[in-house]
Amino acid sequence: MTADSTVSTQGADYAATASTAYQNILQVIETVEPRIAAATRKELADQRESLKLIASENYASPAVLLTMGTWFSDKYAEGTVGHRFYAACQNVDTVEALAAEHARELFGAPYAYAQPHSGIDANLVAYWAILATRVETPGLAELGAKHVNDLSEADWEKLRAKLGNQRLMGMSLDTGGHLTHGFRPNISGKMFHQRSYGTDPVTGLIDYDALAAAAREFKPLVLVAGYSAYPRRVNFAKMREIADEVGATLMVDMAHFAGLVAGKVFTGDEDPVPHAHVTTTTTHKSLRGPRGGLVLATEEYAPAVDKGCPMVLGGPLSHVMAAKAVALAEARRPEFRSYAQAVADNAKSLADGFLSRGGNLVTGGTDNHLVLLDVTSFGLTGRQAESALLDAGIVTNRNAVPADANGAWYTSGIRFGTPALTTRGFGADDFDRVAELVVEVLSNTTADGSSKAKYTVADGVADRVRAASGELLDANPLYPGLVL
Ligand code: DSN
Repeated sequence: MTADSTVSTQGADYAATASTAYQNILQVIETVEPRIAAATRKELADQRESLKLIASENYASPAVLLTMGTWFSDKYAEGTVGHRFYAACQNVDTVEALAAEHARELFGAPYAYAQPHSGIDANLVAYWAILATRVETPGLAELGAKHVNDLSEADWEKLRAKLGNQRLMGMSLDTGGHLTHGFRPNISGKMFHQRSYGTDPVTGLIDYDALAAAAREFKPLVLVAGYSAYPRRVNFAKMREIADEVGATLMVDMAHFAGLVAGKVFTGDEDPVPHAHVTTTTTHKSLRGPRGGLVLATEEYAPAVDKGCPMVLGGPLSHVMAAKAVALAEARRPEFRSYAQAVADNAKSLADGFLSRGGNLVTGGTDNHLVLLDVTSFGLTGRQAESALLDAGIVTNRNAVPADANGAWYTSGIRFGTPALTTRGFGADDFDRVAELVVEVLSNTTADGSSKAKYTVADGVADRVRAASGELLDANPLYPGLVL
């Protein structure tokens, strides 16, 4: 099945128009800095020639990409729709309101905030909105004040101490959680006392009973669900039950799987939006939009989320919000549902392809868009496997596996995702072939005992695999018809 790659489904006219647009844009850039024009051409050529399996990447449509290259970039618009700290924001208001409208309609959310510049920013907005709603507002009332500026120095210090003394619980990093879910190297770990929940050591799956018991003991203000490397679906209805029982706000970070939510692959208990108080996402992963973030919220949290800028965000990137609106409009089309289903079907095919060739998968498979292969059975670290695959033109990223003996830098796993190649039109058989090529590289790679980074790929393997991937890539061209 050819999934919606947006360019191909729009037909030859669309591709020809996009070609002309890009040729003109590159010509203009060339007049100032030809090396940037050259790098831009080369990036497309490189992306066209590699098997992109990074689970968090995709290919946005020319409509989305071109929308980012306009004079909306020049406009300051701190504040929110209809309430800006700058004059002449009428067109930015139109753009931001449209992006939010599409997001609300697509995800069935009461409120959407389109300003975050990234997933990290979206999570920061969410954390501060939760702290504002649950701690600051009641704290002000207790102190008999309406605004933080009305507080005495002593009372402000009391409130600051309270804001800095809250608890957050999220998935552990080695089982698939994200750095922004309360880990010390990230600001979230400095803001909150954090405790992690993991997965069952035998099945690799979230153990909701163990999670509930830990939450009862820890009593977090914020319970975070969501992941960047867990290859399974999450029951968000159960997560909400647990949050309600312990008095926590449920925040879901759906950055990785927003496309599967938008495309109705995840519905009912697996759709986070009706269950979470606040849902955050990036817009560029499985959702296939521009690089950026988005926050969805209930009416209760909406007013605090709306203050994201200037609370934690710099001035909104209006050109990117415009591109978010275009991408969200694309995701509301029926073709996007076929695309999202193909992403999940292809991940299953990739996982089955590894399993049938002796691969060892975390959780034994997948039911979302990603697959986590434990490469220690090939005698390799994740770092060695990632580099060997790259030598053969296969772009992936190394990732920790649960209780990883090689730590977070070298790791023992490789994370694979299907959103990008599915956009190119890869189907289930193609992904089985991809599994075959990956296994061919890894089983012909030998670790160098002197270093967790060094390795040797047997002679001729990288070239042979590059040639075989070339056939798959040629059959599923990236931006077909786009000629620079
Ligand atoms: N960069 C994202 C990912 O690869 O999952 C997370 O930050």
